[in-house]
Amino acid sequence: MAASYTLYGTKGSGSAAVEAALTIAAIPFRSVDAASWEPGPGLDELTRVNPLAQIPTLVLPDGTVMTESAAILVHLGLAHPASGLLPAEASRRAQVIRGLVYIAANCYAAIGVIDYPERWCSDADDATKDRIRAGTRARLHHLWDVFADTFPAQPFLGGEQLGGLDLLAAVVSKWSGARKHLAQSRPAFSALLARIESEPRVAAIFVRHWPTA
Ligand SMILES: N[C@@H](CCC(=O)N[C@@H](CS)C(=O)NCC(=O)O)C(=O)O
Repeated sequence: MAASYTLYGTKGSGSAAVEAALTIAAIPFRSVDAASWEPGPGLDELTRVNPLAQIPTLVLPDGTVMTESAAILVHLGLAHPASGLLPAEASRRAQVIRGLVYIAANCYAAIGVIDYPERWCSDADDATKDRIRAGTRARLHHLWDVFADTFPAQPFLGGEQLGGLDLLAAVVSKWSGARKHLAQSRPAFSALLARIESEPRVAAIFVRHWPTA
């Protein structure tokens, strides 16, 4: 059967969260290796659908282009309720949507500053870029501490079963020293992240994206 979803992404990137979500929902998809930092046909194809050339980008069977990790995970959860990507109960679902937007708006956005400080400061020399990176990294670690204090594991972030918020938290916390920081500052949350990425349905995906982690 031809896959009708197309996922643009690459190893070690945010596309891992969407790959895991599609897998949990048992949705077949075509994978295109693409990233703004990897010139080639994949990037050319990605840029045609997402002018920011950011990943994850997911093209739905009807051609609808989805960007923004949180929006993609909410959409998949709503379109495939049996997947458990979003909780069925309204208050829990509201908290999961809050958590997804929190990660995208705060943590993922900070990663974009750390990776590309020159986009956020005109005429930045190397010392200025280093200062932007250091400040943003400290802020990112604080943002994760607040996330850990705000969103309780029960035992997963959306309730009894692994869901979209777990996937985005486990992926976005892989970067910029967040895991090392959380192991010290929030050990219970750190243990939750380890539990998420070792959940049998997604464990192989995490190992493939982060083989040495
Ligand atoms: N707001 C987007 C951010 C996505 C993003 O920044 N992805 C990174 C890879 S993990 C990317 O493609 N960066 C390349 C670039 O911005 O040029 C989301 O939540 O999905």
